[in-house]
Amino acid sequence: MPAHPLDGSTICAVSTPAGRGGVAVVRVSGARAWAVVDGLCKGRLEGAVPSRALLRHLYDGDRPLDEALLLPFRGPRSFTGEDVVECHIHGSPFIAQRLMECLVDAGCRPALPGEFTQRAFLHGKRDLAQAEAIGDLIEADHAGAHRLALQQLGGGFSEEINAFRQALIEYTALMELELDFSEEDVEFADRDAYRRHVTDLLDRIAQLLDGFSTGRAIAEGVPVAILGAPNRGKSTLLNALLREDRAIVSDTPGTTRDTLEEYLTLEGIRFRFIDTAGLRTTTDDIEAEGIRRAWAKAGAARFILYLLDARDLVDAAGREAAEREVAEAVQHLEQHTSGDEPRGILLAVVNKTDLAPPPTDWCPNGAEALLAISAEERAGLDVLEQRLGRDFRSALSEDRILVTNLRHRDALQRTREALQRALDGLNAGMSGDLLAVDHREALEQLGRITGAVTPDDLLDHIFGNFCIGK
Ligand SMILES: Nc1nc2c(ncn2[C@@H]2O[C@H](COP(=O)(O)OP(=O)(O)OP(=O)(O)O)[C@@H](O)[C@H]2O)c(=O)[nH]1
Ligand SMILES: [Mg+2]
Repeated sequence: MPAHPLDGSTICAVSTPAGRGGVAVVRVSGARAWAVVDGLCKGRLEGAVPSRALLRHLYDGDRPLDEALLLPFRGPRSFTGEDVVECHIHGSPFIAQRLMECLVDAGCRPALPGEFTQRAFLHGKRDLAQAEAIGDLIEADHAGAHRLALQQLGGGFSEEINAFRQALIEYTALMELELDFSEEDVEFADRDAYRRHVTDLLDRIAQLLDGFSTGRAIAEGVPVAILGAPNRGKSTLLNALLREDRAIVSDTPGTTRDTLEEYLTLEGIRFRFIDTAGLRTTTDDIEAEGIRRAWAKAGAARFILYLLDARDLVDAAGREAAEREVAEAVQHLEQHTSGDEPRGILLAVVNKTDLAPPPTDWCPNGAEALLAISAEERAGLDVLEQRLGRDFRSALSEDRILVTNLRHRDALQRTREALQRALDGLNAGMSGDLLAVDHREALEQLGRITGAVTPDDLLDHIFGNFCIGK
């Protein structure tokens, strides 16, 4: 059982990564933070001005340990909302370790993962969605994820959720009041305004949920499956995109047997390109398994680059065959798409245009666009890359709120269900106190996003995934 974050203890942790560096930071937070650090610098923290740095010697007993820059804060004007002292020491693992031991000897407790941020949440410095954004920000290793985390940290999402809640609370109160006057048969809550309000809310929630797959794709890497019959140049295309001989290329059909995935960041958007086994009918068990995996990956992909060979498309018969092939692929994809996610966008990619000209004014049904490339000569890749990045770059630049967190999506879905029940109930002439039951559920779910309603196990789960010292 983890110690309760507000158990009154003063906590400490090395907040910088393990290893050597110019500077390491040891953070101390809690009621005794100043007193403990004051003891380690022989009383020389006394009289310090909050939020102003001072240079002091730290002692391990009587022996000097390090010369440190101390940054003391007084709660509530600190990250955690408590008294905090940040000790900026020289970045030696020995000094950091020894300082931690001295702090613990003086009565501090080593912090649990995420405990500083958890305290910030519990002291009302951040709401839960913002606290989670801090975790995402630390994890962000490409521009897209960084942008999303910053947006959430900024609090726009939380404000919107709070506004949803506020309006619902008002209606709930009015409807519950009606119960007290049930004999008089009055309606305090205007039903037309209420219907409009819930409908608007449902629309907005639908928008937020729609943005989820985009947000998630940006945060995790947009999956792009490269698909098509053997020998079309799928592996050559992967290599060309990566500018590296990653996958084996040969003119033997059926070269790629298993799926192969590589990340590539293009202008700030991270993609996960998936090379797959060539699609064909086969009696070979291993190849058949490779093809099954290809469909599974394609079913979960955001984009499917369906490769065609320019030489097959020079006459009408060839183009008709390609039409049939793409139609079949679309059918397959629909079968392999999971749950409520839409199937990925299929782009027909005509390869080997160095050997034959690409068809003009033709695009197979089911494909969103036709792109002409020569993977071998790296021609046409810029257009392909731009098309892949287009939707994501605009989603990021619009300052649109994108939900990326599964927990938030889950809460929004449950809110939607509860509000839909309330709306159905309203249309069926249900009384206000019964509608209020569904409101309570919606309020609870929305409250879980920002932390207005928080079961303890949820908090432990969220903050347990943080790194120590944060
Ligand atoms: N001329 C030309 N040849 C290409 C091009 N792209 C690929 N090739 C050749 O086509 C052959 C097949 O390429 P791969 O990349 O192995 O094809 P694949 O689609 O991965 O094939 P499987 O793994 O068997 O499904 C190789 O000999 C490549 O050099 C291209 O744009 N132009
Ligand atoms: Mg291949």
